Amino acid sequence: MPAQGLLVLCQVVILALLSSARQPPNIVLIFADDLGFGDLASYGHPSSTTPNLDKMAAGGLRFTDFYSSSPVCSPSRAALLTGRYQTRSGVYPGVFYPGSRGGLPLAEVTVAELLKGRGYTTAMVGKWHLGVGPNGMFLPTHQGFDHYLGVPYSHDQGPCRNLTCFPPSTPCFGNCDLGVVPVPLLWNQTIIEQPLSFPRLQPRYVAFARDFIRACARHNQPFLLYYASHHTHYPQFGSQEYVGRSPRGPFGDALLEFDGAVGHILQALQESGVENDSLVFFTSDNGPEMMRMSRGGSSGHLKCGKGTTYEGGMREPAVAYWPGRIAPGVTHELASTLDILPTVAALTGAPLPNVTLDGYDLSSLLFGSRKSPRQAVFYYPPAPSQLLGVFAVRYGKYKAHFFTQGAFHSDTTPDHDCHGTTPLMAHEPPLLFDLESDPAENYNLLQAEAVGPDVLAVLKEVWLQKALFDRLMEFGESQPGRGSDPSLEPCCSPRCSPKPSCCSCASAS
Ligand code: CSN
Ligand code: MG
Repeated sequence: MPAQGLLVLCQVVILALLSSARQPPNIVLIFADDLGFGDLASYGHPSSTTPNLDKMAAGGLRFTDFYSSSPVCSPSRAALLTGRYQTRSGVYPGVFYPGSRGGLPLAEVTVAELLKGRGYTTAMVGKWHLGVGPNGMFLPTHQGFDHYLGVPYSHDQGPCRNLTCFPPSTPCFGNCDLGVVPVPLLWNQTIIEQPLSFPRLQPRYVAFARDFIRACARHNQPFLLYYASHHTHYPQFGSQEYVGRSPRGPFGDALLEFDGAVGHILQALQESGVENDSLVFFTSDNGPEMMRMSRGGSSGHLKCGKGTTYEGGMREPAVAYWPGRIAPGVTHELASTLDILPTVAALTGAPLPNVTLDGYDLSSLLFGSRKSPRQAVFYYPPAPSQLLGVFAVRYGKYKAHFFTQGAFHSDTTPDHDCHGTTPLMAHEPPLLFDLESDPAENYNLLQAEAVGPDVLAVLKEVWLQKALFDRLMEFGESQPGRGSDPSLEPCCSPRCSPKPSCCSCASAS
């Protein structure tokens, strides 16, 4: 064998030995709520204060073209945890409610279940929003999480109460949902406080996350931590440490507190000596809720926000952070929350579940060639249908809208295309944008004076992509469509009648 070949062989053997000796990495998923593309200082916001997320962005791989699978919450979370479109798992239309009969089907394989199979310890903190159901049958502890501390749905899905401690009389911005039970705090499947105290919420979450990280590290036990914050969803809240501390007002304070949680998590990893053995991935579930005006988030220069299939509804800030393994930088490659499960499977050697997956292994993008295997992104509205299929397709730098529709969640800015009163419109031919030269989706290429043959070729390709995607998509039975039953709403006093007024108990912790 020539010397050169021998050298290469030796290197391969050494690398293989090193990688087999290395423990599989800990996985930390940090998920923000209704946080837009333009909300972080590191994504250009002029008055946000986000030092810890910015530190992650500077020290990790920051994405400019990262997408969630839905412009609303429950479907986006289902896709994050399963690597499959919400249409397959049945998490459509819309979102779950406190008394929803349905939930993420137990047959779906979550990233937590995947990692349990590899000997990981798993914990979730925060907003679940994938169903509660009879006897809590859809809670995280039934979907692969060993431990859970959190609120199983949005914190506006109950009456607005106990939001801020300073100043104590800060009024709610709106009423949230009246006529349902007060928002509960769960530990595994037990309600430990109802209504919960929001000023105390994040300090509790952080303590739980820190204790979990420390305990796992001490036992040399690989772990998954899924931290799903309620910040920066409406109504904003904050603890004494953060309220009034941001130049951006109540949204900025909530964001600052969320950023503080990120700092505590990174610090716990570092102090436990596992920072270099942990992949931390941060992103958000859907775009900003512009109907809350300056108390909603910002999609930056992107069009519209939550509830729409414009860029502002689904393009999200995202960072992959792993000191020593992921070289710092910025990527413009396409990626999605759908890609997290296949990537985590590849990193940990977990076998992929034997179901149709919609994500790609991003290992080459994170550690190697810096190229993404993903060529296309498909945009479903909050209420997908088999009849219409996907509303839009991104293929490379191009995006075609076959259908557009406004959303009340994206009301109040001067752009009427975003508003809830703007009806469903079909576009044949589609609206076609070049998202590299025109990320704001302002200039339809097909309205240009001269449409070149290259644009016609793109048109053909996106049409083909849509037709193929829609034909292969299999819709699962709608879970939110199973409706709600008030008797299923979580209640701290089991024989309480009539609900919801008697579901109010002092803290048990
Ligand atoms: S979401 O926000 O859960 O972050 O998507 O809190 O779409 O009808 C969305 N919705 C309550 C919400 C209702 C939410 C809806
Ligand atoms: Mg959300």
